Amino acid sequence: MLIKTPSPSAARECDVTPEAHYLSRRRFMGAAGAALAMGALPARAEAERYAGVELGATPAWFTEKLPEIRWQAVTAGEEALTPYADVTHYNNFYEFGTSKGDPARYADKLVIEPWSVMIDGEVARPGPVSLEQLVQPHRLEERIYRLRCVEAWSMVIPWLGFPLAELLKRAEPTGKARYVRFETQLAPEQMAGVRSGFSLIDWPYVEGLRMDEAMHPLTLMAVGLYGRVLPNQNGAPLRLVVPWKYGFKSIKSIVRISLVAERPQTTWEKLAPDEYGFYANVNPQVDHPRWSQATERRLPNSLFSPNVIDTRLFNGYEEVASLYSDLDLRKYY
Ligand SMILES: Nc1nc2c(c(=O)[nH]1)N[C@H]1C(S)=C(S)[C@@H](COP(=O)(O)O)O[C@H]1N2
Ligand SMILES: [Mo]
Repeated sequence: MLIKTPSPSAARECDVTPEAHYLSRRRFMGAAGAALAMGALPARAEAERYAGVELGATPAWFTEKLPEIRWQAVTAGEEALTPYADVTHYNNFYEFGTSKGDPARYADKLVIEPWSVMIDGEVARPGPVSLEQLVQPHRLEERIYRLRCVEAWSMVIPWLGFPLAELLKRAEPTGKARYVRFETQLAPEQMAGVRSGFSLIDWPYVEGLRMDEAMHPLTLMAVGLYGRVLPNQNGAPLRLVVPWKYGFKSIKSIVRISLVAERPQTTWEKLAPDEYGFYANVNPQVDHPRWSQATERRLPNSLFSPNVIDTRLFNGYEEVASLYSDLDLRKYY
């Protein structure tokens, strides 16, 4: 299993970047000091990490959770974190436009307070739940995951969240529940990309998982990154993170979670079924019809330092392989 405590000797890169600094602080402080960490960074490192980013107020439901966070419950080994500025300024969130910079520019329009999530379908306990109610029973964990976009770029992001499995169990799925369907908020007056009319997407954005994928311990409901609440452009206040699948499965700003008997039709599958499948497992051997998936561009990169690395099967999360032992991964891409 990936869940382990890293050794202190892994902290060599500290002081090189504010991101490394962020990590080393959490590594040595433990949970007790973690609540203080936000204000305790040296002013320069703090300023660099959040350069150009407007930080909103931190809501009470989040600050209450800080003292008991399990820091680095999952790590990405020695791989460096992608800087905060890239994680929050190079995004896909088509509701706010199709350029990578559009979400950072326009997602502040998204109203995230109050937020409520409808849980329905094949469950014994359906109903709307406020964000506060939904997060309250869970201990937050920091999970440092690789994120591999189907467009062949990738990042390493320190998420904060809790296993989706815990949330689903609380809703008590019935025997008929075979898939989980997720839906993003649809608010055209707040979302320039939805209003534009150029988009071919049939809103709202929809994603889905098979029940065993949804219950896998790596599947995360994220509410934060880099020790803070999620910025709107990253899918505030609640988004899915499925690290062994292409990024488009990791649906943002979720307002509805439905347990269903039939496989849901998902947004990208509907748009171009020969290019984007339901499974979307990261696989260097199954190319996209228009480009290779054998390698990826790890951010940050530049023209002079392209930082191209080999893509790994299941994005390096081999422990999920048993979920697909009966599946032809070329056919079910
Ligand atoms: N609602 C919604 N969720 C979405 C998307 C989107 O356009 N709309 N883009 C997806 C894609 S293609 C990727 S790669 C990831 C990007 O997440 P990030 O911007 O937090 O890195 O979000 C995914 N979730
Ligand atoms: Mo993506």
